[in-house]
Amino acid sequence: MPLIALTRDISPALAQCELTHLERTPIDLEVARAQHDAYERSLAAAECVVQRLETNADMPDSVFIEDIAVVFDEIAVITRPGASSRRAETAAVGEAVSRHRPVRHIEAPGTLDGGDVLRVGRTVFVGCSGRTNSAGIGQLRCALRPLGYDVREVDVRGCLHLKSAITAASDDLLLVNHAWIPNADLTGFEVLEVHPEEQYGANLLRLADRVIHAEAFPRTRERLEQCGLRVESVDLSELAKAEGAVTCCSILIPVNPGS
Ligand code: CIR
Repeated sequence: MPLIALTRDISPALAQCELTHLERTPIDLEVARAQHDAYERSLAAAECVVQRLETNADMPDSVFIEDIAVVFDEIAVITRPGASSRRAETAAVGEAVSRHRPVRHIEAPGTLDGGDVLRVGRTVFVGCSGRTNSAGIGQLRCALRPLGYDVREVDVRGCLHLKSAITAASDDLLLVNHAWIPNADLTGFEVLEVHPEEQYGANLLRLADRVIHAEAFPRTRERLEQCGLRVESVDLSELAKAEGAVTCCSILIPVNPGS
């Protein structure tokens, strides 16, 4: 099935990005852009059709497009990001996504970041985090329940988003850093733990025949390969200084799902 990967330019104002768990350190924009280009090439090599949206200096975090919309087979949900500095990002992303799915919107007082939503088959894990609140989770649940999704709320501690702590390598296998989601109900899934010295290593981007994972976590990569997965490593070290990881930089949109 063709897969569109929506990405977004790195803002010239990236240095003013939101930071929650990291100290601000200088980011080399040229290196960040080169790494982002390479990330897009990895997507294209996996048969994704990459479509990059423009940005401007009013949206420092625009490259982290995942937070702005969550795409399901039936609908897309345009978020209301927990950081008010990011709310201007929704207009262009909403417009692009609406070409492929009917859209719903998270409304105030709800907040939801796409980085807090992990869909695995018909299960949707939603993180209650510093960015996503109960009202936002309630609105998502109302949109998804009639479609038959099992929405499971997960308490997120010590990291920015749910997907910093857990992602899915397949419909059965979750890559997890339990320390950040100690009470998560993962019933029905196999669980692979990140290497203990790679606490940020749980974020991978799942594609049809491979997963994309950050080069910074080689020992977790070994564990993934031992499970028989094909792993493509990318270097996103500059965007990691802005608290970004591999899932954050794209929104995957299957074209003609179910056909
Ligand atoms: C932020 O704090 O919003 C950005 N600096 C990083 C967002 C990363 N997004 C993600 O993990 N989904």
